[in-house]
Amino acid sequence: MFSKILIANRGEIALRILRACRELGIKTVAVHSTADEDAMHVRLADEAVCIGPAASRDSYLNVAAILAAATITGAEAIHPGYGFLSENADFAETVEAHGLTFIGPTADHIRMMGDKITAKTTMEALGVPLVPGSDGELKSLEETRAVAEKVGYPVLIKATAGGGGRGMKVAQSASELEEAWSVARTEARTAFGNDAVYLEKYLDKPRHIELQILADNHGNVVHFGERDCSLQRRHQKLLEEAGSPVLSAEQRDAIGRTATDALAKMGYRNAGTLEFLYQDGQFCFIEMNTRLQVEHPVTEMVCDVDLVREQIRIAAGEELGYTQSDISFSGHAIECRINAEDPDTFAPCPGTVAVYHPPGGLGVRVDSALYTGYRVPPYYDSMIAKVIVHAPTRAQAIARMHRALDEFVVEGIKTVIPLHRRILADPEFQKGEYTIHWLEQFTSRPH
Ligand code: MV4
Repeated sequence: MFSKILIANRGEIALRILRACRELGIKTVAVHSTADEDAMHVRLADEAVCIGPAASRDSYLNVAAILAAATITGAEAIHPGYGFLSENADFAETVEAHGLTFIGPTADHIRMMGDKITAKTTMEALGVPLVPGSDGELKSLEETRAVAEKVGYPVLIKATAGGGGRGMKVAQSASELEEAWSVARTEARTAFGNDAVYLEKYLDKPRHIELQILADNHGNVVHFGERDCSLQRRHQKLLEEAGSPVLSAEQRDAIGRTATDALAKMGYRNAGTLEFLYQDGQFCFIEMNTRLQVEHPVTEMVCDVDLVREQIRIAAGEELGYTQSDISFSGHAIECRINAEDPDTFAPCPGTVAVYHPPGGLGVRVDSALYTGYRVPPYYDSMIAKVIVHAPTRAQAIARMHRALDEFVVEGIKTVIPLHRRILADPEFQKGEYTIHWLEQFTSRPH
């Protein structure tokens, strides 16, 4: 096991990783920008190194400064958290080239999944179901037309270097195809320096359901069930649940078996998430995330597992020590992301937290790096806390989240807590009847 880990991140996820390290008896090194001198992760870590000015590209994305911090502190491994360098294959490779351990998958697997066409063709060959569409890259407009006719309109043209909603163009009918094809290619070239695009049938009312996987370096692969992440706005998730309100235990077992078999054949290691669109009872793989995700706590609550601890153990070469049949699912968990934003306009709202009083009690978890008097800097993501609840049933989890948010005091800055209250009170949400489009319609309704 490692004796010292550098945490290449900030905010709540830096604390989350730091806590797992403490429980494993591992010393921690925090890195921070000049804007984060008073941040909680700096205060709680055993050591802290300033790696540059406020702008992320000069600090949290500064590979040379992070490697220097690891070297001078004698850290043996680096946990990247999510965002920043977490899915940067070159970073993972550089970390390993310096004799350190990257806590995550191999650089090759990060690269493979970062290219969406390679990710899809790899998964298809391993028996994972896909959205009907092109067989890899579209080489010409003529080929694009032929595939669109075959799968039927509407269709989506997606950039292979895109993902997470970036670089997609819809064509409702044949008359829109040429425009969609050329705009998608031009945008892909400008945004990603790679104009390779592919085509999928456009699913009009899917849910976003993702599956959490862990794989060790000894060929053991398990899944921890699904998260329903359909409630998002502009590709920013707002509320996530485990399990999905629409999935049966049998459906979970089936897709879980398909996914773990595929990742075992790939030789994948550490944590990963397979993203699916789920519509009319069918799972269609779209992308894979090769990092720990923001919403991992809902899985931790229903499976009673510490996913960060597992990531660290796996990176240190330990075996999982359990199999799929040892993993069970208990109750229901919901996560509300609390952003420092105006709840109606979503304009970021950094500033000083005049009063901070987090909720507590049975089944309530708050992952946050906030404290009274903390100044939320304007340079980074606006997410300032995650409230996670766990209860025997979905209805009880909703009631518990309502209660927790009523207790939550964050004064001095605006947050999206009032929006979460409205969502939780909505009859359609309570019935679990929503698709990826539901939140956008909900937030544009008068209230
Ligand atoms: C789609 C789709 C409909 N049909 N693919 C957006 C993010 C990226 N991960 C994939 N995305 C979508 N792909 C097909 N064939 C609709 C979306 C989509 C979406 C997906 C998940 C969560 C939120 C979304 C919001 C808008 C569009």
